[in-house]
Amino acid sequence: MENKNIRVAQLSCEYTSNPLGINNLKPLFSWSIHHSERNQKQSAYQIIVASSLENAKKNIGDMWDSKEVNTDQSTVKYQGKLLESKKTYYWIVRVWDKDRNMSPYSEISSFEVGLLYPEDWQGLWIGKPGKGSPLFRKEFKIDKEIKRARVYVSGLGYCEIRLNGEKVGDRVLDPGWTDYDEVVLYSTYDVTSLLRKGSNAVGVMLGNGRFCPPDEVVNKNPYKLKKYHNYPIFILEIYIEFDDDSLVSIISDSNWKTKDGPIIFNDIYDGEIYDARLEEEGWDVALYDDSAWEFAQEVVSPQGKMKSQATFPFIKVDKILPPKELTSPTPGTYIYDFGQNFSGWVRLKVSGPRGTQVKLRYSELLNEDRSLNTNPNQGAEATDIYILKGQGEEIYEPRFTYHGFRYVEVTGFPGIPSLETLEGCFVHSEVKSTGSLFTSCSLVNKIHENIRWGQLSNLMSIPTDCPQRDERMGWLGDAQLVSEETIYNFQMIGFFKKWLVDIKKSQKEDGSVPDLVPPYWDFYPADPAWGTACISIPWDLYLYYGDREILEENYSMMERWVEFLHSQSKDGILELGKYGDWCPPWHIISVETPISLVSTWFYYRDTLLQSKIAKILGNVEDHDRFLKRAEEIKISFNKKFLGDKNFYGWTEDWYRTYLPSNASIGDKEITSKRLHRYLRSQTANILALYSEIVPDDKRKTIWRELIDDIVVVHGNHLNTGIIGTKYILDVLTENGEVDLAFKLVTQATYPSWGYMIREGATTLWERWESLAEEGMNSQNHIMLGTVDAWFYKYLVGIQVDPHFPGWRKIIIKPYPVKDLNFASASLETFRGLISSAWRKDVNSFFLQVSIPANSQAEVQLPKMGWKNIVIEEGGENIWQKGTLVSQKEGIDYAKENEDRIIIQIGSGDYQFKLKEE
Ligand code: RAM
Repeated sequence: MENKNIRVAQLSCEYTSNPLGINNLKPLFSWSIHHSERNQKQSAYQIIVASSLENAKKNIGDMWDSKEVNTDQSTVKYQGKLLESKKTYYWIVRVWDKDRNMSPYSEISSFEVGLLYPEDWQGLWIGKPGKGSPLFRKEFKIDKEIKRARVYVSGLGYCEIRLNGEKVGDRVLDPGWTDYDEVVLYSTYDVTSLLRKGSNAVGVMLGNGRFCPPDEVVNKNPYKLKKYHNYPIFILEIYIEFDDDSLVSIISDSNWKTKDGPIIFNDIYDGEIYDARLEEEGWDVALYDDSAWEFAQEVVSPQGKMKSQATFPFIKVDKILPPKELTSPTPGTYIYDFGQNFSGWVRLKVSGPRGTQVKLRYSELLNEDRSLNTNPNQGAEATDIYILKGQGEEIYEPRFTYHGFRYVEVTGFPGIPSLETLEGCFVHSEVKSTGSLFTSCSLVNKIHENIRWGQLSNLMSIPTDCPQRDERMGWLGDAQLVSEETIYNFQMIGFFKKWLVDIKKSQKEDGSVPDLVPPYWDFYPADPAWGTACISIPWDLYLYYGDREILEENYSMMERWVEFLHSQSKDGILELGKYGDWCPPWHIISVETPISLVSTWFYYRDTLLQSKIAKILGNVEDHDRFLKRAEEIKISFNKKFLGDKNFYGWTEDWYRTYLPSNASIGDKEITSKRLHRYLRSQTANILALYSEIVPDDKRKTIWRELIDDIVVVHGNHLNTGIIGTKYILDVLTENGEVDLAFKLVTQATYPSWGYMIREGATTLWERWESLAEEGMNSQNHIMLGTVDAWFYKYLVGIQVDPHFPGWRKIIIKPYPVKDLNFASASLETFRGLISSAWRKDVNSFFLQVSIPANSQAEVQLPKMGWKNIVIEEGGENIWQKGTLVSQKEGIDYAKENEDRIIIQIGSGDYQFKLKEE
């Protein structure tokens, strides 16, 4: 008998709902369970996969019927008959709860397979030599009723597809960036409703992207860009199934016609020039006379393997932002302020004489006189030009570029523009938002908001460092530092899985990876704090999504990376490194923290992590080997960086010999007093404390040294670069100084996040300083955004239990700091919604928690310094005089330690109130 109180929902295939065009013969299914009762678990599941909707409706698993499988696992790999290219499959699932009650079947979900094998590609790669952005077109007739139709397409660098005058889909800057010598991504679209009986036309517009940037852009770039081809190219197939089951494919080949289009220049950094006078009215609809167009040329296929991006979040215009303010610093120059730094472009509305040129320049900052300050753009022109055709109201937005900006300057506008003239388009990879966070401190909320804007601005099919200057690279360091923050805020698995393939492909024979992936600049080998991404990101994905396969798939990459570090080390110390604790206050390269200290710490941590991963995968030999090595590195680390001092870091002699060789420090005549200050590195002590490598007899001393450095030497300020900043708050919190951590976060004096906000930041900066001159001063960098993970993990206190990854077990451990009255957060996970909210008043502490069915949690209630604690749950006493006094459903057991009362709970909603008796 079906029990209607149990519902299976959120069906995903390869972490995506109803994906179109997957490239996997054994896709992963997952679901969440809603149950009206507390403390519920899945005891079994049954999945049915059908080759037709009819079969799925009748619960017939002609592809796969798993039958009843006894397990609490809610992520399962397909084990049915061989899946075929281009086919759609339908699936349902039902579960049994812990009391053997059976749920009804879920609603029907589907997944469709893409082009699995190279020979499935019938189309040819074609292009048109020349500059600009060419148009391609083809007409075809349909004389039967269409059952379903798909477009499979890839256009490098970018392509926009049009069918019968309409844009296909809502993707922009598509497909995603890769190293095109290794992987080429393609898109699948359902175009059934765009085709019709009779004459049809397909049109394609191409842009350069990272595939064929203009030569002048390649050459002026500081490290010269990788260029794959001289002009853009594409491959396409329109696949049509008719009602009578016959099939037809329209493919790209040299019968297509082509002509230069209205985009006469396009580059992601420099912008776009669009001459509307060159528009070809009706070029993308049928019965257009293209006799004057040339034939397209067949070209050699790119080297990379075709891969579907069905489960990879594509780039989209996410939001339209109205400008906040319009000023005119000089006659004819208009400055729009959007009040927010973001990635994308603007949409222009204009009417005027034919040939008028409207110029749009983008910047993150203004000068004092309110003119544009383009310094942070460095070599990027960040300029779009629209040339009017002179026919009524014209609306333009660029297609093949993007900018990072808050301000836009308009010149050449015919007449006087208004606030309605421009709209901002916020463009980024469309990762689903999964986390939300809110506290009683508006500054915390604002930092969180800035980080979300900054993070999204830096997800442009790869994790970028910044959206504004001529860089926008997939720096491994930036991404690995914030990967937890991204995972709390957004659904990142599809995004990162793709990037891990990019990293894997970039690995060299010797095991090294580059600092940035895809390697558009040749930066090998990576600084260890950057390269660590190839092990720490798979680890984070395993932890937060519970996907063991990610560890398996990437094991050899990680192992080769760890072996590479080992091959570069001498006596357990790694000198290799370039950036270290990058961008601390006042500097780019840290003067306080030796690069080799940071590198060796990552060498240690990666080796240790590798041993842990080996153990999880059952590889005892590797586990032992790497563990032993990690122990040796630890000894060397302490010997070299601690020695007989009372702090980690430089020795005076060593520092003095190092100094002359490091140009960015400059000051050779450094006085002993200043030197002493330099010798103290918060980051060095933090890293040692974080990974518990400090010898027991030195622990207290190191801790005191760190606190003294923060509180006394720096007057309650951090003095850390991006590496130390990631760990400082965790270390302080774990060691009983959460209020100090909170102070570092929320104060408004330099250096701090509060300072950035006081100075008007709407995203986070690259540097702690407020800089407006030329140089490295992006206003929209994400690498200091690690603090957001601390908000979720510590302030609100939602943590994953590493022994039960993927939120099978959740730890709720809030830290009610003095200056906060409440904090709350929720996370949409693949197991369902997790939420936690605490509030306190003088006598009571309240905690409200939701745990999804089939998960459990350990709630660690803070004792608040009170004695004789009573805890109520849902108004009923459950804890008194140091013991559990009730057997309420879902409350498993409770115990206490010095600071907390720890309660094990099952799924469901709970309301705890803690007070003094
Ligand atoms: C700069 C950026 C980037 C960083 C590299 C090392 O280009 O700050 O974020 O990762 O340097």
